[in-house]
Amino acid sequence: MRLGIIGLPSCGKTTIFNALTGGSLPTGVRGDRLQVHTAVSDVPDRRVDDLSALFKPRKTIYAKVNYADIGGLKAESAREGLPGQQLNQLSQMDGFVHVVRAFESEMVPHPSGRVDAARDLAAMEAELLLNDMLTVERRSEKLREERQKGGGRDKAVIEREIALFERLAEALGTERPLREAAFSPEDARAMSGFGFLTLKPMLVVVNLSEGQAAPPLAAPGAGVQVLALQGEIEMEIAQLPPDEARTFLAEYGIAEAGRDRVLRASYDLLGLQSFFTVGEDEVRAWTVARGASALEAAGAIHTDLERGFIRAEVIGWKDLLDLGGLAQARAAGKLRVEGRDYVVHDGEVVHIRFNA
Ligand SMILES: Nc1nc2c(ncn2[C@@H]2O[C@H](COP(=O)(O)OP(=O)(O)O)[C@@H](O)[C@H]2O)c(=O)[nH]1
Ligand SMILES: [Mg+2]
Repeated sequence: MRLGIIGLPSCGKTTIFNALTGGSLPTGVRGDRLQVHTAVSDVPDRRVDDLSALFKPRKTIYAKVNYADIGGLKAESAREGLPGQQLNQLSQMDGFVHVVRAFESEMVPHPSGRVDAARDLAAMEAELLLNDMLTVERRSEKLREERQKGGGRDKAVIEREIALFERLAEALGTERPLREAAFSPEDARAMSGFGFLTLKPMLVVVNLSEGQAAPPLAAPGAGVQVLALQGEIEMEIAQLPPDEARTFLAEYGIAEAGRDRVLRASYDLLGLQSFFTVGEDEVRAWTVARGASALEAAGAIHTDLERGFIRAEVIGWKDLLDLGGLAQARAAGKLRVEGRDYVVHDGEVVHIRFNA
């Protein structure tokens, strides 16, 4: 999973990036240049910790999420849209963490002169929308040319795509992000190569100063969630060793570290879940879409497992812990044998039997 951290200049993107990844990139860096920093972050998971305590494996591997701190967006590209390179970066993301400034600071001037979270949120959304509109226009033009020239793809296919892009233009024309529209699986497939920005799930992170109450924002639409955190404090916490971090969190009355909240919300928003594999060698969390089949879970581990799939042995992580091991689970008849179409649930331990 790859999440792009976006927002207006000086809203706290790099601060939040550091908070999420434990990094120490310099903050307060200004400039118009497109700058992208990426980091991989472990998804903290108590279930993995518990399984690891039981199996004492050589390696414990958490699920991972990639964060990209995308600097240089200004939400004022007006008619011509974003530069190609920037658009390209954004369209490759699975979703966005949209940082919106709420903190007041005389030391950090707001680019518009006044802090207004609702205005900034709308401005960035409008920027994403404009770029989708331009993508739709460019594609529609190509399709019309294709229709005129003929000789290539099937006429009906072209017509269907033209109709789809007309509908997209209409939705965007009413300033509705594409994530609020419903698409048939076929339409979704036709759209999938275009990296539409307003189709991507978005987690709005309101960046508060210490002790500040979250400002009121309009209720988020489909595919959007809003959470608020104190960016600067969270960044400091992320750089502490775990036990000190816990003390610090308690001191500031923060129930759960921002990093964990953002991760949980991201999983939720992207419709993802984790399953586990266990053994003496390795206890590991894997990420798949909710509703993924046993075969897809096998494929997430390795294509060989998908190709040679025979069956999956499945048990809930808590049952496995309570029973004390795979052998005990098998003896108790609690290790279920499932076929390739079995729908894997969050928190299940899955062992794939396969032909090598
Ligand atoms: N007071 C305060 N300052 C912040 C907060 N978050 C970021 N800043 C400051 O705002 C400036 C811009 O932050 P930065 O993370 O670099 O923003 P970016 O341009 O969006 O990457 C830096 O000087 C930060 O120290 C915050 O929560 N409170
Ligand atoms: Mg920055």
